[in-house]
Amino acid sequence: MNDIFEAIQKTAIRIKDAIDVKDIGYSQQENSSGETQLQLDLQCDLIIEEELSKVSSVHTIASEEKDKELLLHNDGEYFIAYDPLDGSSLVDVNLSVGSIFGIYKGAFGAQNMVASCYVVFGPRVELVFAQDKAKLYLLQAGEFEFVKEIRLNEKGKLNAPGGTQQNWEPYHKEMVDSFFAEGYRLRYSGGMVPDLHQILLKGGGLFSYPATSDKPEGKLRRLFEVFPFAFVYEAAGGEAINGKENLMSLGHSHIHDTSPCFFGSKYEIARVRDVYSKQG
Ligand code: AFP
Repeated sequence: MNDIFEAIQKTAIRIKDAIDVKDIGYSQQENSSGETQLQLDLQCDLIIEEELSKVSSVHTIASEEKDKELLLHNDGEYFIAYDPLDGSSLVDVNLSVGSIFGIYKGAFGAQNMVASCYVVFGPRVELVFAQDKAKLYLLQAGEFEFVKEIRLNEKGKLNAPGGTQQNWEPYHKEMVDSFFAEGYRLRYSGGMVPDLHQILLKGGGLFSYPATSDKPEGKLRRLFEVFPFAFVYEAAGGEAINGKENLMSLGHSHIHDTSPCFFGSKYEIARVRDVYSKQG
């Protein structure tokens, strides 16, 4: 597992460089020497593929940017699903973005997850690696240094409601409003990584991406986004559900399957469970 953790750190340093120097965002754009530029998220995908290819314990990878899984080492035991640059459209407006990694043993699937990691590229580069605990690291002078263990409070103050309100179910809107009525503050950038990171570091709150009329299965992808963050939130003493069931108890039938999802501290998730358990 240490070799995987080290490889992820290398990808983070290379992705940070790519974000810093890239002619931002646009696919098929020509650079000053007339070469076609590779879109930033595809470039990040290749960086991760390259670094994980060097780790013999990695059996197979699956990327948010690839249609299919990619076998790397027949003798490896770990299966890694990653989103190379989540929220990549935010690079163009200079907001934080992130990479997410779910590390599975033997096969992809929530029940096989043994570790999870994400990197936030903001004013600083921070990395959270979770096994039994969720640990925060900060990139300083080219090295990731351990900062602290992350623990959520029982109750937080932030509310990050995802999806288009127009397409929310009325009971979902009522629930979101009930938190605001209780004094919760709105914090939503449109980047899952910084939004969930903020709730984790500020002690708690609720991030939701519900089923909506246009996306009945939610937007966020199980293997690359939902399960990895569910694992981190549970390791930090929080909870993660799809409304009724724990996210980590769900299956998947395709690597790109999505799910409605709610991540938070215990108080907020109890409310979500209560509201959603009354629906059909
Ligand atoms: P993009 O990668 O298309 O920018 O989407 C980012 C994302 O997958 C996730 O990071 C956000 O939490 C979520 O979408 C935001 O979606 P809404 O704009 O529908 O709330």
